[in-house]
Amino acid sequence: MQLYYAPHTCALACHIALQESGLPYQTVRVSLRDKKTSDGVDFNTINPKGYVPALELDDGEVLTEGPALLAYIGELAPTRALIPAPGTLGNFRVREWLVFIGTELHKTASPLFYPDTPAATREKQIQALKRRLSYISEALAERPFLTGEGFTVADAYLFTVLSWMDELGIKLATWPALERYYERVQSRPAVQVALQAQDSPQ
Ligand SMILES: N[C@@H](CCC(=O)N[C@@H](CS)C(=O)NCC(=O)O)C(=O)O
Repeated sequence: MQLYYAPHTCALACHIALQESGLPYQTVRVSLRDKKTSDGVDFNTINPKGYVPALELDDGEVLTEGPALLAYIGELAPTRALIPAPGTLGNFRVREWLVFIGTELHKTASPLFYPDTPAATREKQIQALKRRLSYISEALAERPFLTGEGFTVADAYLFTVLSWMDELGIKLATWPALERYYERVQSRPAVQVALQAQDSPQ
């Protein structure tokens, strides 16, 4: 498998999941500015939507949409318990978080990275993010990971989105349970590997 990624984006979640899965994979860096891979391929020919992440499977199929990739990777490595078995309620609990993180956190944060987002919209988005983070913090006060005692692909995604908060001026220290969670996930060896890889030249 080959993961197309750009540093400091939502693709980090998939890199973490791949590293946690123990499955063989490679990464290909994409420049989002000119939509070219590091080896000069037009990225739009790989993902016509033009964004990362994209996962090229060994048979050449390309899968896109981060939450789908995360569930896919998790289910490919059942012994790593990154998502409960397909069809179980536990599996849908992880998917429930994936959708929540994607729609209520990730896409609420996205406009804050655009310099032309008006100040009033910016403020609205920040307040919405803070409400969501308070909700998550309450959940994490009762358990170490989003769905219970074990790390899942939903945690890979939440960690990734939380890693943007400082740059957006949102301090995780406001929610001590969330800050402790962030440090807990960050200390995982697989997370360290993925974090270091995104900053190393390719
Ligand atoms: N719906 C997509 C959104 C992916 C997305 O927002 N990717 C961003 C990075 S976090 C990106 O590549 N943006 C560049 C662009 O849209 O041109 C998913 O969940 O995978």
